[in-house]
Amino acid sequence: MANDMFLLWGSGSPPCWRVMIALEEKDLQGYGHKVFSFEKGEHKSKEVLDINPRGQLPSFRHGTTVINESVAACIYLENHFKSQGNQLIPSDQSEQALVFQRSIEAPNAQQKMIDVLTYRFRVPEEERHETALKRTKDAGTAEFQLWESYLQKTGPYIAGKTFSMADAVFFPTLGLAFQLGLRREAYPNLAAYHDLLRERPSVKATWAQHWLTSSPFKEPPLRDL
Ligand SMILES: N[C@@H](CCC(=O)N[C@@H](CS)C(=O)NCC(=O)O)C(=O)O
Repeated sequence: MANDMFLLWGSGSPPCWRVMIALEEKDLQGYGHKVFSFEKGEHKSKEVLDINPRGQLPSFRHGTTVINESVAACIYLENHFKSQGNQLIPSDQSEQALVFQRSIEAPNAQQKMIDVLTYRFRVPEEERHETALKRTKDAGTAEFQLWESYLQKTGPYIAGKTFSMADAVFFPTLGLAFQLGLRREAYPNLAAYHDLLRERPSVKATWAQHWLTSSPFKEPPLRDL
């Protein structure tokens, strides 16, 4: 059905997962795809760079149209396949505004999480500074607390009563954050939301396979957020 589509992706990557969820929601199964290993640096291979000069994943192609930004790909899929599968952008004006707001702000959560991971894994031991680490962790905590408060106001989905594009964009970051040790007990609304979406067919079908088998970290990197 979607044999004129192709996705270049990496497992466990929230931006890639967004597009995969959107494809499922729009009933676009059967697309071509190729998985690249971040560990082996394959996202910087010529094959990826030829399509996406930033050497980032995902890269999505529909016919001759290429989209290298995950949120743009989600918008494109909804726009192009409006009447197919689930509607990801509501028609009601205020509901739509909230879906746009949450979809565009969701990458902030991803960035704050990456900031903590970068500090923990990429900054050499001798250059680490307690104050800087605390500042980075506090910013991450504040960000997840913000999303926790959104669910309090407008749940059970991230932009209201029904699943929307905002969930396709935000959920993958949360899925990864919990996988990396974000404390469920500190964010009860996010934990309940996570459990709700984990059962959704589009999410189940696209769950990172290595998460099912890999053993948890001894010291999960987001343990103190
Ligand atoms: N804004 C891009 C970000 C994509 C992105 O950062 N992908 C990561 C994987 S999660 C990546 O490829 N990182 C490798 C790099 O930046 O060199 C999107 O949303 O599609």
